[in-house]
Amino acid sequence: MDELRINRDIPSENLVTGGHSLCSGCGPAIGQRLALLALGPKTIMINSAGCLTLVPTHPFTPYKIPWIFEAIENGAATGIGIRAALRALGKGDDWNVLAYIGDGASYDIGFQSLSHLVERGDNVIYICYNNQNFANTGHQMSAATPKKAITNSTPMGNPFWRKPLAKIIAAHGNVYVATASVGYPLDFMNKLVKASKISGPKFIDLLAPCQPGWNYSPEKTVKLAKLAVDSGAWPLYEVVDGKFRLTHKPEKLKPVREYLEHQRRFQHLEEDIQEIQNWVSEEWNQLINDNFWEAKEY
Ligand SMILES: Cc1ncc(C[n+]2csc(CCOP(=O)(O)OP(=O)(O)O)c2C)c(N)n1
Ligand code: SF4
Ligand SMILES: [Mg+2]
Repeated sequence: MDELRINRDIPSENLVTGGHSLCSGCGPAIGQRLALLALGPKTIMINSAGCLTLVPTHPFTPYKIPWIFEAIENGAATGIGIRAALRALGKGDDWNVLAYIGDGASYDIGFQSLSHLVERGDNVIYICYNNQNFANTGHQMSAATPKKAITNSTPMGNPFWRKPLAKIIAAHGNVYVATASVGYPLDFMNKLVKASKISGPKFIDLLAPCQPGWNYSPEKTVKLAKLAVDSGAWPLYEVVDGKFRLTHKPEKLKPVREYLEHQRRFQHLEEDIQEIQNWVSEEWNQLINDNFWEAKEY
């Protein structure tokens, strides 16, 4: 099947059983469920040190698929190794190797390993579940934290620009790159359906709100993940064979204030909100004019 259609083709087999120790409203947990629904049971999943490795209680896991927990630097390298092991066992590309790895691991500590995976061209789906902070260690800033957001290591607001990881990975060439959001499940799952058919590296940066890290009330996870996209703060796109394409184009963007005001990590902002609005609008204008490489990412 090339594309999943709502209310018609969504697979019903949930590959995560009940019960986990994550926060209520955990965005990364929603993203993981969606990813496994899209990819199906012939998937081997890797999680590196972070919140998602809290889910299993060793030696048990809640997954109905093979799963491996590895060191934070090694998510991509583990994917390379599993693909090599599958080859040695004579098993083919009908198995998905999925690295579902945090932003701290992807943008920062395991960046080298991710770059190497893409350079080598191994057939691995790498999803960065991007909750925009080092959550598991107490919500420190990562290179994915947006500028001006409060974290426990940036109490006055993050002074740095987010690292443009999707662009950096796309610049390697010969890689499928996409952004996604847990607020737009069909867009995300369809990107995975497409990715699973491409034999080579795939990188998806998945926005996944983190209730205590972003400091909002837990029932708002999906609403925030939608508002991020609808305000232009998290554009949804893909880069295939070096060609950029927006996959979701709101007719009119919502004011970015509507996205920020629910999150206490931005509660200190007053006139700075206009500055953020200007950055987001500027980026959006570049993207709708296909100037992907010029657009500065918020
Ligand atoms: C080399 C190394 N440095 C630091 C740590 C401590 N550590 C464990 S989990 C974690 C947070 C990872 O953040 P991220 O990848 O964003 O995942 P999240 O916690 O947000 O799920 C850190 C820093 C580690 N395990 N290994
Ligand atoms: S701290 Fe954030 S990422 Fe970790 S379990 Fe809670 S909501 Fe999920
Ligand atoms: Mg994180």
